[in-house]
Amino acid sequence: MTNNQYVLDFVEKYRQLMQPDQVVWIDGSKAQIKALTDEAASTGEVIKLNNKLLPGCLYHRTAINDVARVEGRTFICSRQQENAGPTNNWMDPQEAYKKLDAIAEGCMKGRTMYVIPFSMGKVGSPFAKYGIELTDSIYVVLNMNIMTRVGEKVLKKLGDSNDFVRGIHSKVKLEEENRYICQFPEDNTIYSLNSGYGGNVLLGKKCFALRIASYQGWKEGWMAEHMLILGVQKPDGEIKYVCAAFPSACGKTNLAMLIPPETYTKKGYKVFTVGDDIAWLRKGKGGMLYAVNPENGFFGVAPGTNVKSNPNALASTQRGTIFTNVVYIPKTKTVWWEGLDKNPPQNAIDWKGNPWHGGMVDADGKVIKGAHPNSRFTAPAKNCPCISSEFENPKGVPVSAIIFGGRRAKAAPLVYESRDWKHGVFVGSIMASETTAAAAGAVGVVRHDPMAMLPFCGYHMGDYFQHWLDMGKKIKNKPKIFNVNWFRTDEQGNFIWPGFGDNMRVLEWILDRCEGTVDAVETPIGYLPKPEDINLEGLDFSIDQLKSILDVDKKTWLAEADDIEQFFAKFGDKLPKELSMELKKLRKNLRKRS
Ligand code: SAT
Ligand code: MN
Repeated sequence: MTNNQYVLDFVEKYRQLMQPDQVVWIDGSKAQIKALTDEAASTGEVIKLNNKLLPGCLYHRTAINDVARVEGRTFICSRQQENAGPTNNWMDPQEAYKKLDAIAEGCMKGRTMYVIPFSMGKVGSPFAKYGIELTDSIYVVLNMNIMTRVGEKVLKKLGDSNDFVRGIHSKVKLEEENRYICQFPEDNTIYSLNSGYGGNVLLGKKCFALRIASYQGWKEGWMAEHMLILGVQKPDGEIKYVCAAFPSACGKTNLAMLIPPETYTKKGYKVFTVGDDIAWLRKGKGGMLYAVNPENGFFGVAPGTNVKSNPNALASTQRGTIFTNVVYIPKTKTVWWEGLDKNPPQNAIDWKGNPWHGGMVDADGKVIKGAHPNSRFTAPAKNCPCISSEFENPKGVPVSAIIFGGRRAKAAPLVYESRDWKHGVFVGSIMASETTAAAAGAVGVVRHDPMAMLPFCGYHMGDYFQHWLDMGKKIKNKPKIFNVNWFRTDEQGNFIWPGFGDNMRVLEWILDRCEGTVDAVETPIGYLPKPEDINLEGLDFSIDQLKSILDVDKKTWLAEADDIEQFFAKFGDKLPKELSMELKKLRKNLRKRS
């Protein structure tokens, strides 16, 4: 399929190491994908779902010890330890290659090695970057075929160039103790061994489009961010684009596909999705920042997705979609997950492969969930009813606002605006959020997650902050930077703000601020809305409730400042002075006004 010697040498090197019985190049043709689907169905790796109800859809279960990203086993293998920084695990590259090659030796005996040429971004776009993933998993091939642009066209565009990311994946024996997700930013190389879970093995996604790409962006003057991209069309037809960074499983897909409340749709507001997880950002026309979504599909969290919470996501999963670790219903050959509807199936199979029915409890009377909390759908972007007409625009979309948001029961108000870019970078750097099921480990623990990039930044986070500050100097018409928190709770632990479509009310304020058509109140942490400026029309939500989530409690924030100081201390000399100045200013503001 190619004469590119770099590609051929790469494939040959790993063929010799991993010793597959055969090598199959993925050309991206429908016929080849069909044949591979048939093969995976014949071995039980996937189950073909009801072709009438869910045409072209597949079901798959991972091993039960392999259901989320493994941050503790993810490494940045930069030559200097310092360049991985205090927030990443580091392994010396020479040592890492030795260790990983030993695990990989002969690991594909009796298996096929698939060679997947793929593009992050539309092939030929000035944003696009290419990669080759080697894998012994048909499931990975089928997912990559949805999540990225794959096949011959990529190799054609790559030509003789050596500028591609080398991805080596093998399930090996799915051993937890030998599971490694290693990024070598200086070598454009990724190894992923002993896993079969999406975030660990779809190497175009977090490993390349964030960890490797963030490093490339730092070196080349652009940015790779854990952000959704959406467009809001106003009644006059103008569309403004917004990027928003939230940690994994905090509602990026829901926000990206939001359906505005009736009071907005009646006036002609519409929301369009450009991306739900990753944004690559570059300086573009008119001195603005432009964004593309490098992906071609959505790898969304299934539980909680339903016709009310996210009808667009649900519609996206009705054809050509792969469901992973949800409930399988043999009788109808369909799938189910918690929160889909109120009719859990009776004779079904749970994510572990065991017989399961709705309302099932364990010996202690605890409800047994049918779908894993991090179960996923892999859906083609083109299925999405609200996909933006700019989705394929190779030049991207101009960004008016950047939003940071975490999952915080207290502290962060519903929304606030930073005073300027520098302060905005500070606001992103102090993001904290409760952990979710997207990564292995405890759930609900508040941790610092700057710009939602804690598990995804491929270099020293101090340098990353500096890169943000430097990008601000290059962009004349900078987006304004905001912070939101949909997750404030009352004394009983219930969410106060309704969220989902009603987040449009906050988006409207944000866009009005960008246009300078609405006022704000200056507070120690930044600009907050006047409560009467958030449109509550048609919503059963009182102004007092709103005030309660727009509250900035000084004591809480002073404690937060102490916590930030401790977090910042990790970065030593690499913490940009601008950020320590902002922390000082925050403290001064909080004390001055108390
Ligand atoms: O599993 S993924 O990393 O792809 C999804 C996520 O955690 O954001
Ligand atoms: Mn994500």
